Amino acid sequence: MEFTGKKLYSAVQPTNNLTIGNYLGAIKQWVGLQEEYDCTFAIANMHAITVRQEPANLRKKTLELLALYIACGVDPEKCTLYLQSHVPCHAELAWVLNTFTYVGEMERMTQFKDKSAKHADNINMGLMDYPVLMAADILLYQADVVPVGLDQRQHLEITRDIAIRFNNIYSPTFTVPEGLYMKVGAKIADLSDPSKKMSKSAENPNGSIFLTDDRDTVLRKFKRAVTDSGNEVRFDPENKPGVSNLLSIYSVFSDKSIAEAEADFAGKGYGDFKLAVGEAVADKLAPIQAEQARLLSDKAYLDNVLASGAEKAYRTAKKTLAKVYKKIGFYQL
Ligand code: ATP
Ligand code: LTN
Repeated sequence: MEFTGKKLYSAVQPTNNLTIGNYLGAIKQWVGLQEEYDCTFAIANMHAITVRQEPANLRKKTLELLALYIACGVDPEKCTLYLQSHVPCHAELAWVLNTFTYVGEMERMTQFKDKSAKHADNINMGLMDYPVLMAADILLYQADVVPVGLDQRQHLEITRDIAIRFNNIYSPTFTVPEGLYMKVGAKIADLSDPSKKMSKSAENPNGSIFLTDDRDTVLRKFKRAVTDSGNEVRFDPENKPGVSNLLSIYSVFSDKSIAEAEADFAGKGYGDFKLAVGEAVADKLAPIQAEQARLLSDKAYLDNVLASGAEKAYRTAKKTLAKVYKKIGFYQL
């Protein structure tokens, strides 16, 4: 892969423990993409507070996520790695973009509707404004591409709409970003209910494989995974959603194509299949967990990564914000 110089931006919220869905839908792709793009990766703690967080836990999860990024192979020497709240431009641009976004558009967002139902006691303005803050993240860095899981597609579409709207009213200001969705792994389903996405905030922890799960837990959860009434290991998301989900997981964790994965289990039963998927996942997670633990014991190093990341990110972000302030008529000294 050759370095293109194009800009790439993505982020994950430091909430709960990450699942293999987050890993496959987001972080795993980032590692390969850093060779090709000028990458900026954030820890989206400002998004995280749209759902109530316990302060000490939010702090802890922030460093854990940073260590995880690095343990997965995201290289702070190659890309910009920073904490969203360290760069004030996010909140500032979000405010401006709010005035280019309609209430009706935000009310229609699937994630807003889902999260409102889930947190009916706390449907705060931030939850509704979440996509605008995300648009601000992406547009500040003039990102050409944004690798995310398919559940974020709607947020990316609204980001594009807002950028185009602003560019049309004033003059070209923002790069209109493209979403980058992986073919396999962009939508990992819950192991106990393949009609739902695997989520780090799911009620039933047996449906999600967390990156912190030890080998026994991983094997046990896969053993319990829902398959279907047949006995053939075949990729058919329509009729065999459970088996197909497991095949997707196996395929990405063992770096094989779906066809190769199917061939591995020709003539084998679901029991052998689920054990093999569990082993492939546990084998990959073990070294990541060890490296994350090592990094977490070196807080000075992690703080250093965040400090230089924030400085680099701020330098880029403030240029875009200055351009926006000028165009909309904010008086400058
Ligand atoms: P929550 O359940 O707390 O809302 P989440 O599991 O959806 O969180 P996010 O922080 O919202 O996690 O997402 C981080 C990244 O992981 C995003 O790019 C998202 O698209 C991706 N992602 C999340 N769940 C999955 C999944 N099941 N399959 C593939 N990608 C996923
Ligand atoms: N909403 C995203 C996290 C996120 C993000 C971003 C992703 C916040 N800002 C900018 C890509 C670009 C999610 O994954 N839930």
